Amino acid sequence: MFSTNTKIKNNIYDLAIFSKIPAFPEKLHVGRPNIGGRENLLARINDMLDRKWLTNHGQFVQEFEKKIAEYIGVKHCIATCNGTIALELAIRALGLTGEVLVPSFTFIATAHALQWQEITPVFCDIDPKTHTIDPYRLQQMITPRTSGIIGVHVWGNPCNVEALTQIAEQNNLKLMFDAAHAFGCSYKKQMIGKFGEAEVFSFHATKFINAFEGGAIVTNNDDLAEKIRLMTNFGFAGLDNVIYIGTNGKMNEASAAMGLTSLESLDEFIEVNYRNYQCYQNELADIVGVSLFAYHKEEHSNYQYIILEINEALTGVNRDTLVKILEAENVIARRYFYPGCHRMEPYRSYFPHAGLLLPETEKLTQQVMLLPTGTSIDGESIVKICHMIHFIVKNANSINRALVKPLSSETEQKNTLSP
Ligand code: T4K
Repeated sequence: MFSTNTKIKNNIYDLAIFSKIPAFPEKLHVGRPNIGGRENLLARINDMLDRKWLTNHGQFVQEFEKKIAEYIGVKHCIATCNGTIALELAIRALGLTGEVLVPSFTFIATAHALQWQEITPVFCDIDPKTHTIDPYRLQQMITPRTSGIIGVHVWGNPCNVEALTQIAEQNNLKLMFDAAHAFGCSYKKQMIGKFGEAEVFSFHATKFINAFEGGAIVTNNDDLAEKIRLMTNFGFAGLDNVIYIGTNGKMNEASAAMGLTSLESLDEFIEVNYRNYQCYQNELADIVGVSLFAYHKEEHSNYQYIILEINEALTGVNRDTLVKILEAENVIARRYFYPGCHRMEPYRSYFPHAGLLLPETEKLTQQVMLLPTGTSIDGESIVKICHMIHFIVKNANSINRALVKPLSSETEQKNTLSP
């Protein structure tokens, strides 16, 4: 399966973790930005400078919002300076209070956007198959203080929208979605962005469509959209007239220029991500204990994350060791979302025993790792990474033994001397 020129380690002491040369001269990151049409971006930046209109809902932001709304098939899109502020705005505009049910298996921004407004995130466990909030468990966690639910379409994989919608309706709760990962993805053939009261995207540099920093709230609710738009601009309803408490959540024109340029390459980025995903799938297929998270074949996906679950009982090597070995080779795998929001401050102090109700989250945060993808990596590098994972798993026992051995005096000296 592997071409011979990608076979880079002959024995375990060739691994960089044992002070040998890394397999890659430069670091390969998860989240390397896709740049797209540089000339188009620069032309837009020049245009923006010529027009001397840099922010405050300028021409590019308006165009960006229109394109996003059209692409999804939703009435309103409000572009923001990032996804976190977009979450905060949507939460506030929806009037969420008290407690809101969220998964702990998400980026910390989902929880912080609530706590920042003194709303308590109540962490609910996930379905281990989808990595998204488990509607069955969620139902059991509703209390009189619960005002809403934030589902997170983790990896762009949709939540069980139907079940969540039903639960929200039956219990008179507001439902919104953190769709930070899910631009370009669908649920039952409908584009994500159309569900709940509102959905929130992130266009951070590490997302497959980026606006340097950026976010957006999409909704079909006219009143909500109007409120959010006002709140994004300090609550101004025309000059000298403020009608809400608002913030500065505006996207600037340079970000929108990048966002528009990025959108022009959307199909190409997805194609590259898909090709990378297929390559990982082929190359990792026969490693027992290493499973690649599978995207729904029948849905639209952006394939922007390559997610592995490592079953130590089968591989003989645990996720953290694998991450360390790869890191030494300059493959910077990431442990999203380790250790889970409930194990981060302030939540671990507020709810020290939250983990007892989150068995699947606890398990998954120990097993998941992400690998580099996107336009910055080529097929040959992917094959090389997979070959290394193969090699590590095949030699797990000897590697584990060698890693616990005291360092030789030569290595010890090298490590002491290195900066
Ligand atoms: N909800 C969810 C579910 C989210 O995942 C996120 C963000 C949000 C809400 C909030 O949206 P934003 O407010 O961010 O718009 C990264 C991103 O910063 C974050 O946007 C993302 N999710 C999260 C999953 O990943 P970090 O701290 O792990 O990675 P970071 O930003 O250090 O970047 C990762 C790697 O990418 C770097 O080591 C190097 C490379 N990189 C990064 C940047 C920024 C580059 O090569 N060039 C770059 O410009 O959070």
